[in-house]
Amino acid sequence: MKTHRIAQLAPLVITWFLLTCPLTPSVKAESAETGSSVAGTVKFQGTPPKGTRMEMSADPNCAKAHPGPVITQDIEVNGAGGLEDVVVYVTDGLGDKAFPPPSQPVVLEQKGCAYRPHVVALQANQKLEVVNADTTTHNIHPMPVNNREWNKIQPPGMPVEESFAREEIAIPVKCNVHPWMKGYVAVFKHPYFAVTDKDGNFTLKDLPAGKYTIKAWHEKLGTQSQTVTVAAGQGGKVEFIFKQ
Ligand SMILES: [Cu+2]
Repeated sequence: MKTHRIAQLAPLVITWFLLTCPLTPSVKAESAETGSSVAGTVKFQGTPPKGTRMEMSADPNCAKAHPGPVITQDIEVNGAGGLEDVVVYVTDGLGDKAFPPPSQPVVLEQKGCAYRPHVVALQANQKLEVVNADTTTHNIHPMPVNNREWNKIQPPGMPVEESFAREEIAIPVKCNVHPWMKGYVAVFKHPYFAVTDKDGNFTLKDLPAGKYTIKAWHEKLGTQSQTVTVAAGQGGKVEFIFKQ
């Protein structure tokens, strides 16, 4: 009879232990030191070069995806000088900590015979899902220096899933069928990176408190660097200015 009562109490005892076990305080301490974000803007000063008209008539499927002429800009600047497609990332300050890749893939779409987005960033060993939304066949061909090179033909609708094992900023991507198609894939060993939006804005989320070197890379304007100190619970602000 007594043994039977102890067996009934066992789930309550286990619940009590889980609620009060010593793991709880250390989890709290770790979340207290994260949660600081570094936000900012990348700006361009100067006169951006004129865009180039893309001649897509070699593939009627591409040409018919655009009602008017297609002008591409290597330097995409908004009215306020905000610079798009800049990769902003932490280089020093994270120590030897390893960061497992997220399970969600990053999507790179081929649409209107162009890469969308033009610059994509992901973690090493995170899946890159390449989508062909066009009615023509593409051939996606990243040309890395630190990673394995691959080159895949992609008929309309066929999915391609790949990844890169090592950090590399940034890998040029081309299409072997359409010579005007150009893009970049930036690969990081940690999750503290962002690509600026059309207004030049970026956010590096949830950086632990510490001192970091933050870099900004642009395909034509090069790389800039600055040091930022992040205090626990306090967001930082960074501005980069590229001149030409
Ligand atoms: Cu193509």
